[in-house]
Amino acid sequence: MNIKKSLFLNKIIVLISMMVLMIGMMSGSVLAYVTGITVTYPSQSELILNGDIDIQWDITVDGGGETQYTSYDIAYSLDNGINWVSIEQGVPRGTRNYLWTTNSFHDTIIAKIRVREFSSMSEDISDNSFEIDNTAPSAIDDLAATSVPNGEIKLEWTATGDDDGVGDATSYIIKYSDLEITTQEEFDSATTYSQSYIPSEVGNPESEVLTGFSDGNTYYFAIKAVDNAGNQGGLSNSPDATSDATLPTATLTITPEDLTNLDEVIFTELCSDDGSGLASCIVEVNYDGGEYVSATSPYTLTNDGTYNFRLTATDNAGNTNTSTKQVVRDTEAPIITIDNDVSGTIWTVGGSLPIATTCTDNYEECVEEKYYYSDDETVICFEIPYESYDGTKTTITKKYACAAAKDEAGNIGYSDVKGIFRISATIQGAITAADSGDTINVDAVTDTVDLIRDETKTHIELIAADKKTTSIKVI
Ligand SMILES: [Ca+2]
Ligand SMILES: [Ca+2]
Ligand SMILES: [Ca+2]
Ligand SMILES: [Ca+2]
Repeated sequence: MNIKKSLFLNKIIVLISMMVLMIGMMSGSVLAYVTGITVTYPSQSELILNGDIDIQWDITVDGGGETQYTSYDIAYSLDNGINWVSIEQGVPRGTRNYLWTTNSFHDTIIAKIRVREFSSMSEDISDNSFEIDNTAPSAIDDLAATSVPNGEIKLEWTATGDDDGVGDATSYIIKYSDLEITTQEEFDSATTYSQSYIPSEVGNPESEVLTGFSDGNTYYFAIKAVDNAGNQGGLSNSPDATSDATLPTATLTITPEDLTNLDEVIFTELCSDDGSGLASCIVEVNYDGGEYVSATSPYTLTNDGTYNFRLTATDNAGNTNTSTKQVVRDTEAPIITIDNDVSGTIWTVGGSLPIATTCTDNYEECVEEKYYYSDDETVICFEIPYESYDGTKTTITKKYACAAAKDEAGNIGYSDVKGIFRISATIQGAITAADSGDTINVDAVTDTVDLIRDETKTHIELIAADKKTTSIKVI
């Protein structure tokens, strides 16, 4: 091959190459179309949407980008991509989002979105289904507010649903105000009660106790249920309640109190309340730690033992206050014994008795001990009580000793008659026949002497039976 022929062939090759390149360049304008679409929203899992949904997508292109033929068709499917319903066709090139108004869906809808490019038929479907919910829970119309103890307020209502009365709501908005809440504006301006109550199943009763109120203030309440899409239900009714943290007063008085040997007590109960007002004022009693039972005055004490009386005042909010009294019924006398043998001893009146005793009682202390004299050891002590000893009937040369004691309930017990002793007295006070301070040997006093006891002076005076002093003989 000569050189000219060779150059010609080269020129042909270059020409063909240029033609191929030109064809390639021309065909390149045809190849520069959308090669891929990615639906970016809504595509995520567990989306629950309402109102206007901003559908968004990205594209990948081959060559110079979208062509003059590019446009997008948007559709949704309710059966996971089997059938498609057009939302919008011919969305122009350059567009990457579309605002889809879903308000026409009044039931909860599970959907997927598809975006398709018109000329290349590239398309993408959202990765996950999403929920469209434009139906709010129905309004709660049975909200009730009641005052409960400690200034708290209980709200009760019936749970409503996700979509009117279907499904379960997701949360509540609770508001309170000094004024009734009857409009959306009043609801918006009322104070929000901070809570995270989880709604019960639709139709179930709800009950919550709210705290943090000022004692004595009246509050109005309103509630809305909110569904999982954030749709707020209608406004509820607006009941009111008054906070009551003030305990009622309770005052129980009882007669006799503490200890008695009677078989009946009388009591009075006084109750009052500031705030919600008094609901009840009840007296109960238990016997020796048993169950409390209701009691009315006068109340019969059937047995010896401990009776606990309890007055309970309850206000209308349920605050309670109590007043208690204890009464011990004791009809058993104390047991007193003379421990020493007083035979032959001489008691100097005004001095201490030579009698040693022991006294015990079933419930309490022996509060009062007295000493008695008996003329006859066969006569029991209490038949001749010391205070009423009649000296005109007998001489007082010898006496038998006995003792008596009283318990706090007033029961008196007597010892056995024991021992013989003599009395020696110091003349004091009104005894003028003898010199004051003289000692009388009682053995020698004639039977005209009366022996009485002066409780206040803690001594014994000897006075003539005729109430004069001339017959007293002092030795
Ligand atoms: Ca709903
Ligand atoms: Ca829902
Ligand atoms: Ca109260
Ligand atoms: Ca007793």
